Parts: sequence; structure tokens; C-alpha cells
Amino acid sequence: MVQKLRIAIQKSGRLYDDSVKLLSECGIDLRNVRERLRTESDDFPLEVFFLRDDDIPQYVEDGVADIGIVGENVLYEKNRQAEVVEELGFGKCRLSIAILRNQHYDGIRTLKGKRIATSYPFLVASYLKQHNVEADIHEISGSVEIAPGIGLADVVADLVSSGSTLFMNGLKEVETILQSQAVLIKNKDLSKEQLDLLDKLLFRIKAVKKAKRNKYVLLNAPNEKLGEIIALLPGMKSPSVLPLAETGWSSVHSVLSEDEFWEKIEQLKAAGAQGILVVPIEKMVV
Ligand code: PRT
Ligand code: ZN
Repeated sequence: MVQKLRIAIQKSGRLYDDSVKLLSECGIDLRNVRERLRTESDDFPLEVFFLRDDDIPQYVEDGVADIGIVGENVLYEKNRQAEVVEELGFGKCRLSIAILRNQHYDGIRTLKGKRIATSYPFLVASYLKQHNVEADIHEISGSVEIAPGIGLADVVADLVSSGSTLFMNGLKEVETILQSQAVLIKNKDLSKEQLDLLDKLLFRIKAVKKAKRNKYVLLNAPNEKLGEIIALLPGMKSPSVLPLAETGWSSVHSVLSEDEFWEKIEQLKAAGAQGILVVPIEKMVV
């Protein structure tokens, strides 16, 4: 029988679309995703389980799934034995402590003896312990942000991305417990065959991630400026230079990373580059 890698992803919710999209960008399209129970792929030896995100760390620890995609917030809250193999760059948020906007905050000591409502009791307790602060943690499973308004707690610890939920509930962030994003996790005791399959999948994931961080740039340059322009462009090895039909001009092709993109474009223009085209890259294998 052909060995398959079993992956657990969220059944529905904030990580579902990006998880399925990532697999698809890796050339792995799933059959019957609509049923969202269990499916396979025709393109890669992969079996997919759709689960609540809270259950994914345990399924991976127990080896019911070999790998999984889950937020670091859930992984560390559940405190399960599963290894992070790759950060996936989506589902970004932070677990923060927030208090009512009109309350004075004078450092973490302010939280001493307060009632803190959260769905992350383990992470909050660890954070408070690390800072030697004793407080009263109330675990609630949802709508944490309304707890102070209804008198259930003085303080909340919840996930924040844009901050608008806290703002609309009259709260302000005072401490960040954890920065989180979706990660690929693996069971600790995978077989050699499973690890080989995971390596293949990781190779594809890295190529997709790298492509997203980079852009393909084409520009025209007067030949006398080529030296200066090429010095600005690292490329994968070095830029490609092709003669244009018009004498005295060349077309330069290269790859630029997103971090330095705007700065480099300005420098290229200043150095005499014209007709700069920027194209997204689908996959990047180096
Ligand atoms: O049903 P299941 O248990 O699988 O899903 P769930 O309801 O527990 O989780 P879901 O789908 O809401 O979130 C899945 C994961 O997405 C989380 O575990 C995080 O890793 C990640 N994530 C990223 C977020 C957010 N951003 C986020 N903003 N999860 C939740 N939120 C909520 C937050 O709880 C708060 O209510 O959004 C609100 C805050 O958002 P802002 O933009 O107003 O700050
Ligand atoms: Zn959940």
C-alpha cells in the first residue's frame, strides 16, 4: 500500500481558506472539500482531516494525524507534544491583555488580584507567573470582549488582529502575551517514509512562501547606466541582460524581495531605469 501523509486542517473558520489555498498553491487540490470530513488528493499522497482547530494539536500528538495546520496560540495553549516545522505567514494575530479604556495602567502589577476573562487560561497563567503577578483567571469560551461591560471581569486576555473589537468594546491593550501565526506542526515520531513525504511538501511550501516575498522586475536601461543598475539588483544569481531592438538600450530582468522593493525601485529610477514592470512570481525554487 502506498504510504500517505495525514494532515489535519481547520474544518471552518479563519484558517480554513488559507490552509486549502496553501495546499492548492503547492499543487495539491482536494477532492470533495464541501463535505469537510475527510478527503484525499489525486496530486500528492495526502489524506486530509477537517477538525476544530482546538483538537488539532492533540490529533497530531496522538499520531491520528501526522501533521497539522494550526495557530500558535492554540498550539501553545493546548501545550501538546507536537513540533513546529514551518511558519506559514497567515492567521497572524496576538494574544493580548486589555483593560477598560478609562482605567489607569501602571505596568503589569496593576493586574494583581484582578479578574481576567479569557479562552487562553494556560497561556495567561504562565505569563502572569513569569511576571510574579497573582490574578483570578475566568475561562470563558467566546465573546471575551464583553466580559468587563457585563461585570464578569475587570480585564480580558483575547486575540487581537486589527484591534477594532477591543476598541468597540471600550478596551485598550496593555500587554502582549504572544505573537501568533498559523504553523505547520508534526508528530514527533514520524516514520522515514512519512518524513520523506513531509520533506516533499515542505519543499513546495517554501517555494510558495519565497515566491510571495519576491517580485519579478523587468526594466529598460541605457547601456551606459547598466553597471550602476545591475549593482542595485541582486537577482537569483545575477540579473539577466538582453539587448533591446533600439541600439544603446538593454532590458534587465531580476528578482526583488518585498522588504526592499520600494526603496530599490526609487534607486533604479534615479539611476536611469525606465519602463519598470513588476510581476508576481508563482513559485520560486532556488
Ligand atoms: O470552530 P473552531 O474551533 O475551529 O474555530 P474558532 O472559532 O476557535 O477559531 P477562528 O476560526 O475564529 O480562528 C482560528 C484562528 O485564527 C485562531 O486560533 C488564530 O490563530 C487565528 N486568528 C487570527 C484569529 C484572529 N486573527 C482574530 N482576530 N482568531 C480570532 N480572532 C478574533 C478575536 O478572538 C476577536 O474576537 O477576532 C476578534 C479580534 O479581531 P480584531 O480584528 O477586531 O482585532
Ligand atoms: Zn477553536
